[in-house]
Amino acid sequence: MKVKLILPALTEATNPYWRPIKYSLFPPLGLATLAAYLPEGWEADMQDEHVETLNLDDEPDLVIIQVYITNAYRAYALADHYRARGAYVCLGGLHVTSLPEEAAPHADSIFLGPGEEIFPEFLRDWQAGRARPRYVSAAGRTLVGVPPIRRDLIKRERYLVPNSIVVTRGCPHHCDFCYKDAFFQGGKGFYTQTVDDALAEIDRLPGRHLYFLDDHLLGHTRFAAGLFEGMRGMGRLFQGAATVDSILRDNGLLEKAAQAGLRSLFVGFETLSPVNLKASNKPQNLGRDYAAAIQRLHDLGIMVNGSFVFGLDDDRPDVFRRTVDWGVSQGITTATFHIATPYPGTALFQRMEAQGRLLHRRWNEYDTRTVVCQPGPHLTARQLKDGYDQAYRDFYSWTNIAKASLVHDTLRHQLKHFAYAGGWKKFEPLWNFMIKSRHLDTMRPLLEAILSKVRGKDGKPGAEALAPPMGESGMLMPLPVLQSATVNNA
Ligand code: B12
Ligand code: SF4
Repeated sequence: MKVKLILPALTEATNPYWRPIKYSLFPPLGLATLAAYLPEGWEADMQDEHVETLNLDDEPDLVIIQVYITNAYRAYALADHYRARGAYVCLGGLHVTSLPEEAAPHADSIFLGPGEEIFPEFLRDWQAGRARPRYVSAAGRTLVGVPPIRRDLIKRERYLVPNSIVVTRGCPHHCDFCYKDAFFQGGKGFYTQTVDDALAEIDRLPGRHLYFLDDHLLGHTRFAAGLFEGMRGMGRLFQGAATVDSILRDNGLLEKAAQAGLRSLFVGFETLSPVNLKASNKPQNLGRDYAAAIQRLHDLGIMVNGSFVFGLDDDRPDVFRRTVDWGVSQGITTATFHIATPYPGTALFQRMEAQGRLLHRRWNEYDTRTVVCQPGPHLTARQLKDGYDQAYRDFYSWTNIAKASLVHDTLRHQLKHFAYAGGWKKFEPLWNFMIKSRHLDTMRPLLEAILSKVRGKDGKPGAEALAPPMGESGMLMPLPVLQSATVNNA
């Protein structure tokens, strides 16, 4: 039996002249997870259009396509193509879960929610000739006993971060703009692997660098503590995402994470306005001392990637400048800005729709860089788009990168910040060249070097520091800020 697994890409990612580095960061983990359920002896071919040209001349028996909001139209076109060739086509993922009626005409079977239970069920049905048109994940979700991800299907050399990993699913919170509640509807919304399984998966990964794509790596205290204790001494360097409140919690978890190798954290600050936080159902950020959270991370030598949303109802024309100035004054290493984007299925989407504020439903433009709904009463759509673009220009101006670097109190930390932040926004042509010339994997040791420990809690360079001096790594070849790819949520 021939099975083809496809992660379609949005147009920007396939541009032959210019391919932003963010599309060459992570392999399709979701598809590799599903492939693990295929019966032995079945031939599996996994293609990721973000990093390769799809071969569409083949004749697979079964086609599995993952649909995100911005790749939905491309996914439907591919599905139509393979159905016309006689293949059985399955569509699943976040966008299918939000809008099953839209996806259904393009598929033989659609899948709503996580695939760990419903995909093996489908495989059994399909082999027995009784596959249903719709499978919905509900009660009984678990990651206990899931088979190891088919990493052998991943073309590692095409990614800067082939060692991406997820050890939990979902998140304990319910922010109204987040995909999470819609996707996990009908069953558990936050669950974890066993610590042993997670450590075994880490053990299978070559090299040193890991990127946890979990929505909230510190979300389950007992699990995270076990994970970090187990990772201690493994010599790993890793990045991940967590919420402000979990950073401020004085339970020793962050210290354990730092000892295990946590070097940079994506933090969803979202907005400096309490009114916006309340309206977005983000109480976990309300009344929290953002500055204290950042200081705590810096004290542990963990770089901060702050995530911010513009265009919420309490935002006014000065929100862009104020947010940038604040981030720079706090020494945030990198910032990811988003234009508020209502994903179908979220509470935000329902609100915008009910208020008649959706400007259109062209899903490929729901990329968080385009204004797709009417902003609040104090901003026009033009102000929002211009302010968002300006915020990126300002935050990543050399002057502001230098200013933010100087917030740190050691020269090593200052240099590292400068190289890291500069590397992402100022060296895109170099990244484009490395992708085209297939040299991305040669950059990985540099990435590991730049993520070396800045200093221990006592202010001295950490005992585990293993990177070459700054001049041999980051300063000569600054590395991108991975989190700026707008991937995590927390
Ligand atoms: C890694 C990542 C990326 C990576 C690459 C994706 C990749 N290679 O997999 C990059 C950096 C390219 C990226 C870019 C973007 N991303 Co992104 N990304 C993620 C992230 C952090 C993790 C995805 C992941 O690996 N999850 C873990 C795996 C195990 O889960 P999974 O992929 O969902 O797969 C499971 C199920 O979905 C299901 N499933 C999936 N497909 C199928 C198919 C079948 C047939 C079946 C049975 C089941 C099934 O089964 C799998 C196992 O349970 C998610 C957040 C999240 N927590 O999911 C955001 C997320 C998916 N991204 C999102 C967005 C919006 C974007 C961007 C548009 C943002 C931007 N401004 O840049 C771009 C454009 C991407 C595009 N191509 O269209 C949104 C999607 C919203 C939506 N409703 O679709 C998310 C949810 C984050 C968010 N902000 O809310 N992203
Ligand atoms: S935005 Fe972050 S904290 Fe909120 S529900 Fe989503 S993943 Fe959780």
